[in-house]
Amino acid sequence: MAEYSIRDSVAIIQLDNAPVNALSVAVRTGLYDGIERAAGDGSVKAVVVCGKGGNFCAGADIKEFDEGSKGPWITEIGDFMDRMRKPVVAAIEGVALGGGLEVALFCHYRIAAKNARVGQPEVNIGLIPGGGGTVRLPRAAGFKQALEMIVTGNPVRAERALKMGVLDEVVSGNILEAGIKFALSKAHIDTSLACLRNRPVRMDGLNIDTKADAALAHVKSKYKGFEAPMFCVKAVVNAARVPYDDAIQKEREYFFELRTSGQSQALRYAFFAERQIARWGLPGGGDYRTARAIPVRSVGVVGAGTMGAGIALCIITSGLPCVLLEQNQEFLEKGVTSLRGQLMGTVRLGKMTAGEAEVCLSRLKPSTSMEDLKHVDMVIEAVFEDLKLKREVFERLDKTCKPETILCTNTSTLDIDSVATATGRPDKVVGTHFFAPSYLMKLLENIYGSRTSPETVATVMRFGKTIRKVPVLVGSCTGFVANRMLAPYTAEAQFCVEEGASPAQVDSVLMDFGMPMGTFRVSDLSGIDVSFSIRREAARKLGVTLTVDSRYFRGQRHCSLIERLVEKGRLGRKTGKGWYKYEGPGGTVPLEDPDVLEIIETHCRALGIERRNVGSHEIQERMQLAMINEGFKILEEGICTRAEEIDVIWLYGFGWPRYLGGPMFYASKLGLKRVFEKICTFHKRFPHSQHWVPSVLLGKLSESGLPLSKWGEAAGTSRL
Ligand code: 3H9
Repeated sequence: MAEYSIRDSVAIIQLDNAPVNALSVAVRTGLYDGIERAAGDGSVKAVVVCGKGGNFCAGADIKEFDEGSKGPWITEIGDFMDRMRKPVVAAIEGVALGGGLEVALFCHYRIAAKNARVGQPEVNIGLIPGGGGTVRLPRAAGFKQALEMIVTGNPVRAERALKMGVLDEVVSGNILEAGIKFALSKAHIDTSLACLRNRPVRMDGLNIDTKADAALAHVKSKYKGFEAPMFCVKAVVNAARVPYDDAIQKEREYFFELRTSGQSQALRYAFFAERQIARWGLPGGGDYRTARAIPVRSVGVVGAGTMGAGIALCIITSGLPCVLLEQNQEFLEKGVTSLRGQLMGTVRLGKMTAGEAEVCLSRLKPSTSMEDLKHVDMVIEAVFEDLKLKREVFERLDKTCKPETILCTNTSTLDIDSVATATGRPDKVVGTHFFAPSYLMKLLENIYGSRTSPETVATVMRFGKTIRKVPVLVGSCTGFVANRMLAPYTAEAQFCVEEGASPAQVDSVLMDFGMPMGTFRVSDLSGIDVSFSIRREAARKLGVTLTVDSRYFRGQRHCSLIERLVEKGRLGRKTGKGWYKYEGPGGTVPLEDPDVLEIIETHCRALGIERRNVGSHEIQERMQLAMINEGFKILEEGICTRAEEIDVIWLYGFGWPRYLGGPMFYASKLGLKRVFEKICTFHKRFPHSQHWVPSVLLGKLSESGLPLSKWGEAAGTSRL
């Protein structure tokens, strides 16, 4: 809704829809009614539009998008304002985003508080601005700057918006008072002079034809497969070419076309999924509503390897002091050098000044003495992935740190309880799985053990946000969620190669789908010896030796191509050859290598594997469905609370294309029945792969016809 009041002959229309004054039907109707009322009231000289609760408006109410459009559209409200003789002033604080900025652009004037941010982020949910933004912003900010804001979706701060011409004034103090004063000062000026409709698009000397072609080409290559940026360019270009009303009409057509597209639905899902993951709950009770996070004012990181140094960097750049601990001076210096190198990289990229980097470094305390961890509030252990070693470290930490200190283990495979039992405080032990490179990757998989307390979980979830990660809470199981799902995905990739595909073919299928990298390129990047050691260690624990001739491992199909590559010293990029060849050790450009194809052929001949043509569709289906099946098993086992958690893990951990929502969302769009039937077919075809045993939950959903969002009903469980 919108509240209407009058002060000093100025009508005040305050948008009111907590928490961000999204433009629901009620808000749009309230705004329209308020404007109409002010226009007809002889005692009103001017109008101020503002927002309640610290924000102007975050745009259309995204939740209403699936319901179709009701109530007045923003451009109808805008057309009315365009005809008004009384000046309308937008008084902006907090954010004016999307439809919020469009409302402001329909006002005759815009003033903003210093803290304000304005932007057109519609592209992030697969849309273009649909309330006049593509037509009016280029008239205020100029073609080039408007195009950049609309295509990237990045908001700009008030001072920059002022320079761009989006705002008329930036003010300090009470925004409403400033708005009233500003409105009265414009009461005698002809409003048509301030109306953006009456201005041409500012081209600032640019030629629209050359600019349009260049912008389209740029967007096509940068946002491969993502359709909204292309429509953003088309709409802004159109606005520069045709009369105002025609441009508005075209914008609206594009907007509605995109709104019903699969990509926008997926992006809207991803927007809410990211917010849902903060609503965690533990199976034994305790959740985000009741648990209180313990304040974390200082952190220790044990282990200054690449991972530990990256984690320490996340901590110091977020403003917290950090003790970085290593067992000896040599390793410590190496770690600090690696941290410094990464920090300087951000300076070179212009993301930080040299001065700011120095301030960050002043928060770092490199140390070789465990005693320095005595008073920290949290410790993140990032030593080698070895249970015995981790237990030793935890035993020492337990003895050294104050009793309240939370102890986190950065592990991608180990059971949290087996680490926690090395301490006398298992309630304060939790897993924090960072992804490599730990400074850059946004995902943080937080893993609770059977005795982790709700307060400990609340603390690591909040800490994740503090260090600007996307924290997702999951239960403990082999590989947790990310790596557990990755295992069948990469296994199927290797099986496809054994059966006849090439690594490059598999990778291009994945990249055509929208993944940033194919699985074999990733393997070369992280080092083939890493997977090799994990597999060898797993086999050793089971008392089995893996050889290049192992086709089956404990009755399960197994591909030993990794062992063959390691045997030949092909460890990936670092040795200049792996699944691909590179220009040299440390090279980055993968080239298909006939030697690898020869290794594969020889391997298949030795094991009697007949090679055939494996089609792209089959590769994609096998890799994705095997991993999706695992996702449903994770849900049915209660490792996750909701499918959104799995999807966010894939968005941030593996770069699943956001405009496809995430694997679980993708499965629901393919149709759960169809997905289940396909998995059953693969199970029959590949009986020696556990990952093809169909998920019971998926079977139930397929049978009942319930949607993914109702999976709890099908499983008969709900934690929140
Ligand atoms: C548009 O405007 C189209 C127009 O061009 C044409 C048609 C008019 N709708 O993020 P937070 C909720 S398209 C509904 O946690 P923050 C959000 O779900 C729109 N709900 O806080 C959350 O709810 P809950 C273009 C919304 O401080 C709560 O508000 N606009 C909307 O970190 C708090 O959000 C955008 O794309 C919305 N528009 O960040 C802006 N916005 O508590 C999208 C937020 O139940 N929004 N909510 O989980 C944002 O970027 C951030 O939410 C914002 C606040 C910066 C505003």
